[in-house]
Amino acid sequence: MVVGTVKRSEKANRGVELIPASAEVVARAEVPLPLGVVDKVGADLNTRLDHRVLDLRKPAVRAIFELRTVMLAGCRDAFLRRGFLEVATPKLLRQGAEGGATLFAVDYFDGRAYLAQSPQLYKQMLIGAGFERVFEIAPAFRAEPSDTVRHVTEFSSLDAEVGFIDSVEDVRAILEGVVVDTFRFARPELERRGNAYADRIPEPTTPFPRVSFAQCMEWLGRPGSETDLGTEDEKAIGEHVEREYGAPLYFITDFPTAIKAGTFYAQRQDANPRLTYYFDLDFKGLEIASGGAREHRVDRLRQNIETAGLDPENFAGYLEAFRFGMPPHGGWGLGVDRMVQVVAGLSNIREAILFPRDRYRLEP
Ligand code: AMO
Repeated sequence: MVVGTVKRSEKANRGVELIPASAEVVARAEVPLPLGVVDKVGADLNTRLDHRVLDLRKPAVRAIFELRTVMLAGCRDAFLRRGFLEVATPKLLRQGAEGGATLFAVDYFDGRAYLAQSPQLYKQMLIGAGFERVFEIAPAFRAEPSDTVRHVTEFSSLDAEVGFIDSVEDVRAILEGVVVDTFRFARPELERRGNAYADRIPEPTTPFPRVSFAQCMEWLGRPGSETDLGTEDEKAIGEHVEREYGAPLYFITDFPTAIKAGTFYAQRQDANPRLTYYFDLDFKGLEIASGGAREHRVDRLRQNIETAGLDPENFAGYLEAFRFGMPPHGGWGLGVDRMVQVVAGLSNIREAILFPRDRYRLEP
């Protein structure tokens, strides 16, 4: 603990220096440190994450979490101004919503429960409760076996759901509005704080380009294909969009039903049931959000659940919300960590998370 006088200084990095009057050791640190906290030489990410508390002491690392704080404040502000309620839905569930392969099971007294992969069913149920516009920023859990730079097993999901939509276009318009307002909020706030990431905040204009899945497949040289997009596909699409539209953010629309078969809540297009009203929002070749219009008609929803190979009986609580009047609705889930990753230009999503979790890492 150092007490002294702060003086303006031309030479110092921050333009000020502290002239100490007294210094006191309040807690002694072991030496040597496992990770330098002032070194210019970078340690590899695994070493940094093994000693994350020391790593987080570096101002350049802390700046990422200031960026994250400010962007989340911007999102909340954008939602509040649009009349959304912030909700908290349960993370211990009897049923998954995003497919069995990525479910984490936990002992639950004499039975078993699952960690929520998303708040999907509950945000829809709240539309049935008449809340009309809800959002949630909360952890989501997925047993992702693959070790990639954009997947973790616990991520922060920014979910929204909107009732009484005319079409999925309403959902996309709100999402792009929230994203643009978040950036508009973040840039001056980061500048005020002297955070170097201020300059990286994009200034996109709306509407973002909307490119159909079918168009993307033509770009990729696989016209008519109905197989899902891989990492390399997403990158290639990002380059096409950059060339054609010069835009960092864009929607990929009208995903084929064949890809979304397990996504029982995704509404199939009335005029062409081979397609859904589902979309992704990508940022320079990386998916940061996906969403769409939901199936609100209970008979069709039951059918979709069966087609997905699931038993509607297991979704009784969810289906009840539809049996007594459910308006057309839609929404999205956006990966907060991925958004921070792409805005900050980080090569690995783990750098955007204080204490990341993946297949091989459960501590610190
Ligand atoms: P989806 O499964 O596409 O959609 O997830 C939404 C967004 O969450 C982020 N994400 C992840 N981030 C880090 N690690 C992971 N393992 C991971 N998995 C997903 C991505 C992705 O775009 N219920 C739907 C959303 C909806 O329809 O409202 C859903 O979960 O950024």
